[in-house]
Parts: sequence; C-alpha cells; structure tokens
Amino acid sequence: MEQTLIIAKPDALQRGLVGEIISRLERKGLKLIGLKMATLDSMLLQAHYSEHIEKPFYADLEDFMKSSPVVLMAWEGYECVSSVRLIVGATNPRSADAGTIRGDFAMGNGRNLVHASDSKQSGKEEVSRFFKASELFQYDKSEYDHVYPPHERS
Ligand code: IDP
Ligand code: MG
Repeated sequence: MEQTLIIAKPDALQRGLVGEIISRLERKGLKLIGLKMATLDSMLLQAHYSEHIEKPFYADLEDFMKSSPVVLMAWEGYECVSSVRLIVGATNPRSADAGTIRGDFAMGNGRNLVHASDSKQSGKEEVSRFFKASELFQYDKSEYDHVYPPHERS
C-alpha cells in the first residue's frame, strides 16, 4: 500500500494546528501508521530537502524547520500520495485553494504548515528516512470496508 510522509512543521505546532492537520487526514479515510515528535537537525534536513539546497530560500527553510519541534507522521492508503497533496494545497499558501490546509490556514511563503511527499517513490524513501521499521504499525482498519471497493483495500 502507498505511504506518504507528513511533517507538521514548526508553524503548525506554534499555531496549534497539529490536531486540525491530523483530523483532516483521518477524516479522508487514510490510515495512520506512524507518529512521533522530533527536533530536526541540519544533516537530516539536508537529506530531506536535497533538491532545494542550492535554492535561495534554503537557509530560511533550514532555520525555520529547526526553530521548534515538528510532528512526523506516516500515513497509508491506496494512491494516498496524490490525494494528500490535494488536501495540503499549493506550496505558496497565498495561491493555495480554499479548502486545503495551506489555503485555509497559512499566508506566508515558506510558512505553509505541512510537508507532504510528492511521489510514490519519495513517500517510501521519506517514511524510511524518518521512521525505523519498529516505529511503523501494521493493523487492519475496519473502516476500509466502507472507504474502498474490495480491489483497493490491500
Ligand atoms: P512542497 O512543500 O509543496 O513540496 P517544495 O517546492 O518541495 O514545496 O519546497 C519545499 C519547501 O520549501 C516548501 O514547503 C516551503 O516551506 C519552502 N519553499 C519553497 N519555495 C519557497 C520560496 O519560494 N520561498 C520560501 N520558501 C519556499
Ligand atoms: Mg516538496
């Protein structure tokens, strides 16, 4: 089953929006398979944001991501990566659609509350970058019988 990494960024913690973020993903029908708090360091951030290291906003991004703890989550669901990106909204929160997390709750460039993996492959890599196998949980979610047709449940 497809997995995606969600990070509730420091602005989500500071603004009391972690519950709102979790709630939106739960209500969508996704399965939470890992959850923890952490303070991220430069090495981990450079690995996670390697495609952005050369960009002009990288220094701000790294400082911001280290400015307070974050909440790391692994979520699972059939084709969940693209559906979660739709729930999260566009990178610049001022252009994100209303109804998305970023569109509803954020305004500043780079202060967009949430990280979400952007492909099936990055979902897999990012979940294993931030979670050990022992921190991920496999369980049956009875709700799946109502969320998916049979061929999308496993
Ligand atoms: P994403 O989070 O929507 O996948 P990316 O392009 O992968 O967006 O950028 C990673 C993060 O870097 C963004 O979420 C945002 O925090 C920050 N970022 C991206 N572009 C800018 C920018 O133009 N100015 C400031 N920060 C930016
Ligand atoms: Mg990205």
